[in-house]
Amino acid sequence: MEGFLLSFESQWIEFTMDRLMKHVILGTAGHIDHGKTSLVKALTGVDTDRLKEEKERGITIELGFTFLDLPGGIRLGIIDVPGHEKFVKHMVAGAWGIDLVALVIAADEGVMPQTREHLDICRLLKVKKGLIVLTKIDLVDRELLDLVKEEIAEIVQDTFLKGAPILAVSSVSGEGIPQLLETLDLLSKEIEEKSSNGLFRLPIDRVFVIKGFGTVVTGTVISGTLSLGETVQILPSDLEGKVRTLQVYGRSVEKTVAGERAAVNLQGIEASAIERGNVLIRPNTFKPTRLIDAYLEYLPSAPRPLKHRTHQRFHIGTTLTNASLFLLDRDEVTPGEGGFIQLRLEQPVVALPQDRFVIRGSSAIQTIGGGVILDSHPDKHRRFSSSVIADLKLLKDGTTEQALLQHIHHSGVVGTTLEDLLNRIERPPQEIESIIRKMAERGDLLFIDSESIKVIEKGQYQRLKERVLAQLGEFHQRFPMKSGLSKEELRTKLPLEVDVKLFQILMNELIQLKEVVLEKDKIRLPTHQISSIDEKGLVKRVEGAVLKGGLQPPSPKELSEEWSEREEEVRAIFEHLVHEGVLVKIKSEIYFHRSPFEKLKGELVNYLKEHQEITTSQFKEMTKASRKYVIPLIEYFDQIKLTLRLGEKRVLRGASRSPEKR
Ligand SMILES: Nc1nc2c(ncn2[C@@H]2O[C@H](COP(=O)(O)OP(=O)(O)OP(=O)(O)O)[C@@H](O)[C@H]2O)c(=O)[nH]1
Ligand SMILES: [Mg+2]
Repeated sequence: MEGFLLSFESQWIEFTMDRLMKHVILGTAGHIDHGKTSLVKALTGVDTDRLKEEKERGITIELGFTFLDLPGGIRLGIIDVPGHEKFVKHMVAGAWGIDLVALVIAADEGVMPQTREHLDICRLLKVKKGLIVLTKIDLVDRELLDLVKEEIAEIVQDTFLKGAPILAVSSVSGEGIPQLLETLDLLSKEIEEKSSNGLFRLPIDRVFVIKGFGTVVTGTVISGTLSLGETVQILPSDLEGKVRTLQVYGRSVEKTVAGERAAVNLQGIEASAIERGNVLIRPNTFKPTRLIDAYLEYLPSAPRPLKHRTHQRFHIGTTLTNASLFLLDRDEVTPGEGGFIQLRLEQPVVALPQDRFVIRGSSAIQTIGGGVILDSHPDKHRRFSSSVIADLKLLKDGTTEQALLQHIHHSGVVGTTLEDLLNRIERPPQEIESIIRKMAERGDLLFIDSESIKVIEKGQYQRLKERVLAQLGEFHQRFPMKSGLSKEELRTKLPLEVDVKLFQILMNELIQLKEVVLEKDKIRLPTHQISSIDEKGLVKRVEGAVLKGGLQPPSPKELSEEWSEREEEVRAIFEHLVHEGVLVKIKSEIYFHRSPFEKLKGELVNYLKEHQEITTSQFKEMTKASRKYVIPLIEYFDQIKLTLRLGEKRVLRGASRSPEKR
């Protein structure tokens, strides 16, 4: 921005005035040489064709920028676009985000191909208002002028420019320019003021270096605000930097707001690392995407039906990339029709629902369609799926609340956060948050974390609850002799992504509603009681037999043979008693009752405190048991880190530490 070199002293009065002003941006459009740049110069005195090549060839190549103070007090930002068919891609970048268009038509030539194409692009981008400027009237007579007006009426019918003012001017003589100014003033007043509540987003249209300042990027602030000193991020490269200085229309400001054209001087990012089409945001507010769901409007002027999976050029913001178009609800789209599509992009872009886009052909390069983004982070879809189409219809025509609920539903038992939802719905954070809170009050959803605003849909929560109960039931069936599961064991049976906090909420609720019982750290279903299953009183008998065995206890196999009971059943009871803490399992097939075991442990500790060390045969003497039990026992004490083996002897491990409680 040329004005960037202007002085940086603070101009408080002007600054405060700026804050009260409405922000309107006008774009030119029209066929090559029809007088767009000349018109901007006649209005502002500024020649926006700055490049040497532009001057030499007498055509516009890059976008031109300037502004105009209208009589009513509105400062009108102006973007001048090239008319050459080769530079339509620049025109799309310039037209994305404008409020008003001046469709320029030279009276001596009338409607030409790029007149129509630029008009189509403005329609597809949903430019709200505009006017038609008939230029070069000094070159024609009245008769021809009337003829061109008829032509104009024909091309604008069924468009947003139907009935729009037509201004006849000469940029050479200045005729008609005052009337044009008046009309611009009127139209600008009708433009709705933009809200600055959204998240900051600026699609970059230029990058350059200014000596002494460094990297500067420019663009139109699409939403939100940005202030001096803030940290910003460039997408899709993820580079971070700081806002060193800020300019709006050539003047230093402390803050820029939605609807303004801003020049941002960045500290910490090389200009060479940024290109047109990148997007400036606050760190981690948006995620780039390569998969997009959209509704496509296929232009009546498109040369042939659009087939499934064709490659086209995709324009969004100031970005151009290649896209493969998957037709979701039909075999082909005939010109003049529309349809739901999924776009797979070659390069990641920043896109939000409600953003408009333009599609241009990849071989014969012409504008063939465009439309609206519905979901910028969808799953890959199957074609012709009625549920997918129903979801997309709702995103296209439903309310913000319906769209929100749909996204929350699709986040399943994992849930989603406000941060993610802001990437899925183009509404200010405050608005989304207040809808979420309302939905929670109504019981449509549940907060997992109220600080980060993480939520789960109520239906999904119920599903998770049923799943927990089913898992528990299944466990009881498989291990009837086990009293239950620890919370942690139960959690590992659920999908990994289930939030720990959510699981806690769920457990608390289940316990409170008595849908599960928490007993000795184990969760069980209320209906599951071992004593009721154990009709033969096996639990008591096993405990008794093992206790009686002292330090030479019977194994499950031995007891099952002795009692002629199924070995599996007896073993399950041993395991159950271990679970309950009644038995201690030393190794497979060797279970001790806790009371003789603890007694022995105490004896061993005392012995070692007194003698410092013990040999295996001394230990055998202490237990009066056979080697079959002695070796596993002493090894178990090593294993639980009570003792330490040194050659043939054992010592107390960490003599000062209290022995492991097990
Ligand atoms: N006589 C006459 N000539 C004009 C008028 N407006 C523009 N011209 C001339 O028409 C030629 C093209 O004008 P530009 O303003 O560069 O046209 P443009 O639409 O910006 O062209 P591109 O940006 O390349 O698409 C120049 O030679 C202008 O001097 C006008 O009102 N009357
Ligand atoms: Mg020009």
